[in-house]
Amino acid sequence: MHKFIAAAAGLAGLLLSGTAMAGKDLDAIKARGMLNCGVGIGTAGFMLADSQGKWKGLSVDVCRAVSAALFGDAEKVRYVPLTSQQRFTAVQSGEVDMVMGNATYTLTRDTALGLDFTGIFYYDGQSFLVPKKLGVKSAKELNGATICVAPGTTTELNLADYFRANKMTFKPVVIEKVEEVRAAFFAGRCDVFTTDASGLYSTRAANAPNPDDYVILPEIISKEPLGPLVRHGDNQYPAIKRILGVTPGMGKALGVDEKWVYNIIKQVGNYGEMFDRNVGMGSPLKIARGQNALWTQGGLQYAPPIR
Ligand SMILES: N[C@@H](CCC(=O)N[C@@H](CS)C(=O)NCC(=O)O)C(=O)O
Repeated sequence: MHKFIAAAAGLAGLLLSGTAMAGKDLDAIKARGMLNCGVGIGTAGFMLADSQGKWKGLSVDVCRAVSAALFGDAEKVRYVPLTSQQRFTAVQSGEVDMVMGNATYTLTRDTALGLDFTGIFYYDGQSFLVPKKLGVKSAKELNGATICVAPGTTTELNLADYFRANKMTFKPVVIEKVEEVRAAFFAGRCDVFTTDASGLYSTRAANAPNPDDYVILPEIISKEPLGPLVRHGDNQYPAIKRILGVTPGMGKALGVDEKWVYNIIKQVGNYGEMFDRNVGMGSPLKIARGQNALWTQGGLQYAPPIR
């Protein structure tokens, strides 16, 4: 149990250590008493406001974990819904302190845009959602298809690459707001909806008129490591000495309370718990842990050494 929490806390450390907004950013957030967290428009399991306006999901839980570490209270978060095209400028301009918008960690985003990815909270990849009645079994059968896709995404670029590489053509239907992309797809304006597989699972489980009428094709055509996004240039990369605040020093290095990991685990839970209740077997999405299992279980998730 102790080892399990240590691993989970390590992951919390990975998310926060890079996210450590020490210096003027951290001071401003602390003075404000509130974390401004950019999220998507609405994707069940990851980030969705319920009927009371309360945001829930795995991405939301990362915002909550950062809030728990900063303020000792997971609820000190203002959620700012952003489209894919808005998310980078929102963090560059300071409108939000961080973005948890299922953004893929890419080289140019991490360099030319003046942003930093702090780690990878979900290993994803792009796939295709199609109505079962089309009888399509493989992405290789999509020649000539009309495909709904959101602009300003890696999705758009991978789509063009994949069709070119397989000598196929397609007609893109490019729509910025995810709920409008889904509406277009379910109304039959496109044969195919493409985004990260996580988004397809969510769309099928939560938005399809009847989930059984849709299939996710077996091809995963890209690597989409999704991570929290912060501004570059005001980060502090701490020399963390001890975990769980037992020995003082780690919280100080991050500029937060020594009980930061305790607060995260108590109020939000460890990564396995967050995954399970939001998108895993304890949720309607039922996504397998797969690559998101801890490395000790054959997955890719592990935190940089906390020392
Ligand atoms: N991971 C890809 C695509 C991510 C993305 O933003 N996709 C949109 C279009 S489907 C989305 O999932 N939005 C979810 C939301 O707004 O709730 C990227 O970083 O470019």
